[in-house]
Amino acid sequence: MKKQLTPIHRLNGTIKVPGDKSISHRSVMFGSIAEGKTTINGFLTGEDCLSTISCFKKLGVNIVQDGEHVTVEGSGISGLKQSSDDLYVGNSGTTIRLMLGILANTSFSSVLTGDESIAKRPMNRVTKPLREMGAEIEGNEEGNKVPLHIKGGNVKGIHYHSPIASAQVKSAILLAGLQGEGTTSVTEPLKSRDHTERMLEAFGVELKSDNLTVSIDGGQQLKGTHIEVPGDISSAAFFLVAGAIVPESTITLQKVGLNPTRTGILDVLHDMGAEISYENVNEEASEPYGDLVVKTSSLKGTVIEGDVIPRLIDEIPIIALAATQAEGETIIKDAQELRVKETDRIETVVNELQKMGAQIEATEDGMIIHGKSPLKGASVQSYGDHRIGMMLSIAACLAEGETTLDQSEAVAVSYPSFFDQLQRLSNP
Ligand code: SPQ
Repeated sequence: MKKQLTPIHRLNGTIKVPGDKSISHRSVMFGSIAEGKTTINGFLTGEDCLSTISCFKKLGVNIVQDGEHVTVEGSGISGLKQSSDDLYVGNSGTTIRLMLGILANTSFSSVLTGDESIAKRPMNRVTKPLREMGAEIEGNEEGNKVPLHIKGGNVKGIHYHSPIASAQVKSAILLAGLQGEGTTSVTEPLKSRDHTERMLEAFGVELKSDNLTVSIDGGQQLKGTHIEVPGDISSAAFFLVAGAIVPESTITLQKVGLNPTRTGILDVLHDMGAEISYENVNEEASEPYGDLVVKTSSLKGTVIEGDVIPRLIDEIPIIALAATQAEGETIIKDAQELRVKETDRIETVVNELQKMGAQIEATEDGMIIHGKSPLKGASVQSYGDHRIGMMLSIAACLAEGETTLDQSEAVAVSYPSFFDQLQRLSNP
């Protein structure tokens, strides 16, 4: 669907961004393999998380969703039943990779598949270690691409040194290890988001985390619990940048998740000179959260590299837009993982922002942006990638003239109310 976007001169008001996508997925998955009832508040009703609900329903779990409130009746991992249909994950990398870990030790076989974007994304990062643990997995390109056929084996613990910092890889292995014989540990080169570890603990599982290594003993049973999902900082990121670069703006974002493995965007925007303040912070919750207030700011270029990258990997498209409006040069390095997301996000960000007049070039593992450049309306594409669609919509606020965004419907993957909230902030 093509959407016409016109410039917006100021953004003011208060919004509550939708629930965190990573936490919403995990709440349904862990509720489905726990004994007893799990209740979830603040669940993200984006398409990716609805795919997770649909897959677990096909595996026989009773799940009732009423807007942002979800109830899951789990009967333990052995309560999952073979699905007569393929498990279709839509656009969601998190759903397919974590489910492979959950299905690694089941007594039945399953077929997992997804949309065009999922068909291009590499799965051997999880199928390789899961096979080493004993799962039988077959698929295109020797198990690297969907459709994947998985048959649970007799999973055994493994000590895995992951070549990449990835929460999906870490989580898939820990979820398989939970059902296996002995201890499983995963060591990463840099720390990735730790929602799996925090939430497994809330479900009564014991884990050991020691800097870059997490270990879990097999044979532990999850017990149903209540999960409060905070707002998604990856969704808030679009309005943090919009508030900083659109003139005469002040935006308050309520109850945004502030897990330190996800707050790299706040560190980088702070370094660039953005005025962001915190209110009502709750550090005691298993997932900390607080309100964020952003005001129009003068930004300057920066260098983004090394261990901050996993803490802001999904925010790089919108950070690139902020950099087009910052004085001087911004260099983003060590971000080659962007090439295997919903799209090759180095290529899509650079191509589409260039069409709008940005001075931006791609490198093998990131991009270089020269600011500050005026943007002009253009005909642009999300390529079906929700984060590219939202970044371009914020760019259109600043551009001179009208912008046409093709495949704008992609934003519903993680942020169904995005255009309504943008509209509300522009007409306070
Ligand atoms: O679920 P999916 O499609 O992989 O979504 C993305 C996104 O932009 O929403 C990545 F494209 O987020 C991933 C994130 O990049 C969600 C995630 C998680 O919930 O565990 C972890 C990150 O991926 P990875 O590959 O680093 O583990």
